[in-house]
Amino acid sequence: MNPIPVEQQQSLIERLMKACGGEYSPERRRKYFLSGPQWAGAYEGHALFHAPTRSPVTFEQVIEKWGELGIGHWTTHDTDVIGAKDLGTERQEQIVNRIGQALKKHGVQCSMVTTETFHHPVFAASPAAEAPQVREYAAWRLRNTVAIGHELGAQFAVYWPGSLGYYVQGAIEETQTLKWYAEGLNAACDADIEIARKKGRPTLKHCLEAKPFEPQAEILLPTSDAMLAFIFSGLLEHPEMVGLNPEYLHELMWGAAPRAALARALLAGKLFHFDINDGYRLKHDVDIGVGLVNPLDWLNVLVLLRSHGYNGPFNLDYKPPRTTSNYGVFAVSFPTAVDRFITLWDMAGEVLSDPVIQAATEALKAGGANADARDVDAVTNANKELLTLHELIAHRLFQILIGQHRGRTFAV
Ligand code: GLT
Ligand code: MN
Ligand code: MN
Repeated sequence: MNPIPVEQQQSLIERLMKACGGEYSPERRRKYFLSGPQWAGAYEGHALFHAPTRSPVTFEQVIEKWGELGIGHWTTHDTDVIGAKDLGTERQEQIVNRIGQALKKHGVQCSMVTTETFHHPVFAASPAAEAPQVREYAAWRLRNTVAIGHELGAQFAVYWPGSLGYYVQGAIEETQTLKWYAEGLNAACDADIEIARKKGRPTLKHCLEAKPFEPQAEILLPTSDAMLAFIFSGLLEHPEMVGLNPEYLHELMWGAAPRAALARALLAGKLFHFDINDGYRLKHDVDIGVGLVNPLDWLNVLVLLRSHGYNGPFNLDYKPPRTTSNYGVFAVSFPTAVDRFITLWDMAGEVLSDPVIQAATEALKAGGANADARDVDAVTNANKELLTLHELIAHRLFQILIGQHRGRTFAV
């Protein structure tokens, strides 16, 4: 192939995207509770060792693109669009108004707001630092985020307490820090109750998000399970208002089975919100597009969520790779991530109604016949052949993933 001049590269991408086929319409995409974060659409490809590869993108541009693509909801940190110094000022009001107008214009709704308590130097020692002023400031930031959320019509608030931890051992006292952190959440819930009453709106669902390995060396609440224990610890004044926003990759990172982590959240009635993406075990937070690394696992995750009637948001907390251009973010990254999600969601429906899987599952539940439950050998033998069905189910899931159940064949 001849070298491709830069002015022809976008049309090449467009042509190859068309050749991929399988694109859903924006109307179809809007049927799912999908949300796109401002920080994801505007991510410039920077990191500790990486200079940005993309140029800045405004909130108006992100919201416009979400509208065009059919991503029906927009999510944001308090500081994604409003500078930290402008928070709580008239300028905040003006910006929130402008956001409201952009959302309206492009038919997008704000579903979630989240407080940035990790980036600014004030949070170097976490939002639950020893100094009372820091904690007072953090509590105010949380309350202010709740107010912004109500203003924009959000239903969810997310908190990622990534800076709650330490680099050097013994520097902080863990139980005290967690108690202080709970005070911040209590302040957010109290403010929420008051604002919701004044506005005649329901209170927000407050969701904790765990990430195991960064940005602190040691994290006090590194997993969704740790957060469940924290929610039920008795430190929260309104534990019923607080649940989880698990992120698929954050659970995978520490070596968990994300599906099992989600199952535990479901059992506790705390699966409020879900960040969808992909990546690798025991690596840093690479935030790859959903289904690009673990499609079979993702299929299984969605089978679990579909079968339990999960109807909360799927938040595309995904960082387009640095190799993707500004154009590519909206032409390739987000539409393909959404479309893989929809395809996997549909496939999960096929799994649930698949006659082979149904028959196998029912047979396993029926168990072997006529065994004396106190006779260990008899019980083992009665079920012996049936248990082969576990592997058969796994094979069938693979077939569904690659379309063999619909007659797709491969030449031998
Ligand atoms: C940060 C983190 C994400 C969280 C965001 C919510 S902050 O970008 O890596 O996983 O969802 O505050
Ligand atoms: Mn996330
Ligand atoms: Mn992540």
